[in-house]
Amino acid sequence: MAEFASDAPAENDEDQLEVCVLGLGYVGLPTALLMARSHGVVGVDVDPERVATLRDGELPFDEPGLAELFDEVAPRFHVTDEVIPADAYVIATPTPLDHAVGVADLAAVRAAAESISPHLTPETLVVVESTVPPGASDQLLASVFVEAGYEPGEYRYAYCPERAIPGDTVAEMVENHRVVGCSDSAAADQIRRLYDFVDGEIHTTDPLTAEAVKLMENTHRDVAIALANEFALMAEQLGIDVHRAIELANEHPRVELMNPGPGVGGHCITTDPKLLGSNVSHDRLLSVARQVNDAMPGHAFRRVQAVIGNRTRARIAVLGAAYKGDVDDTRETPTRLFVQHARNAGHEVRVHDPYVDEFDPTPRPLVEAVTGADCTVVLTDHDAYRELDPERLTPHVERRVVVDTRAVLDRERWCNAGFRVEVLGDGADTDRRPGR
Ligand code: SAJ
Repeated sequence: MAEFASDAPAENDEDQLEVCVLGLGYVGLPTALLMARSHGVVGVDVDPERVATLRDGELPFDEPGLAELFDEVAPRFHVTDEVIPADAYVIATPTPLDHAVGVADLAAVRAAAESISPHLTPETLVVVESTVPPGASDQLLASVFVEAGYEPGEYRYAYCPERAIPGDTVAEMVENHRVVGCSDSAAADQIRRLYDFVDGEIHTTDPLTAEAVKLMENTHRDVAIALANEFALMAEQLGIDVHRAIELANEHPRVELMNPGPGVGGHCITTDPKLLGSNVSHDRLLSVARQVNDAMPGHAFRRVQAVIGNRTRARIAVLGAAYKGDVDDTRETPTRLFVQHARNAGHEVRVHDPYVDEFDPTPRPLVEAVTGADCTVVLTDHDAYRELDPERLTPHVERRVVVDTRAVLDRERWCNAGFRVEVLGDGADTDRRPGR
């Protein structure tokens, strides 16, 4: 167990565990680093490039506070490509969803469990952090460990999903309450030791309930955003401004409407309702909400097409590739579908994003992205766009027309700079009112 050797031991050595975290992505890496505040942690990843990056002291992605944490725990955090003996294993591998059929691919979780199997003892704790369909962690671990010669009940496990919001992952991993499904009370005790970095409460339950709770949380958000998007579409037809209407409705003490936009992106909210509905027959509302949100990039494109008119081969400047504001993450971003719609219609798309380097099309500096644009469209609510000075665009665009799908621009400022400003969900100043 030389890999766990610590030159900066935790305050109380008795409580220090030797931990192996499998999967060093958006969830696994911050989790591993937070655990390394008190425990000896070895992080394992199947991607040699990621292992090399981390060994070189570099982070593969950015999150507030992550770099400082990486420096702080360096003496107690090591990275390898091989699973080694440990007191606790944390599986944080991806569970990609085949969106066409709505089935999750659990191969990486299975492979991780198989690699733990030779090191399992009755005292070892196996934690699944990866989001899985209800019942999957129990079934999957049983199929792997029983095949390896263990009896059910002979191994301890827990399902412990994160609840942290990308963009504030480290702080939320510390502050948020956790709901953890535990195989028995010994597993629950070990979870409290392992997750001693959590300031929030740790609520324990059975694994199946914890799996469902995680999926219900994200499904709630998806359905709530779908309602806001549906209201935006209605507002455009009614001739009202949905943003003002939401603001006023939220004055009610028991109403908390969310914000409409060009669609829902990110790995979790686009996936979790499908995982929740995967083995049950009552998922009608969930499916409709997904359809509403999936249709929004197309609607955003139609708003752009309406201002472009019948111009063919127009140039569209897209502001924002990331799936939401102030992150560099483009997983399931609505921008991808928007670009597809625009290209299908024969238009040229140029993209700008202050955080994203790799995307199709490759992001360009702002001036280059807007040069010759027949229409500019804001698809991501980056703070940089809220503060954007329209005069930076005026010398370069072909036409002063902007479609704001996030309602982030300072409308008055843009209008004063000579821009026609169209806002998704705002039917108040358009010709879309019935009877007009
Ligand atoms: N969005 C809207 N309108 C809104 C809020 C969000 O259109 O009012 C869009 C965003 O632009 C984005 C998408 O929804 O495209 C999702 O963003 P998000 O900030 O709502 O959520 P995620 O996917 O970044 O993180 C969610 C969080 N879940 C909940 O808040 C219930 C986070 O706490 C989870 O840990 C995370 O999923 C996860 O990993 O499961």
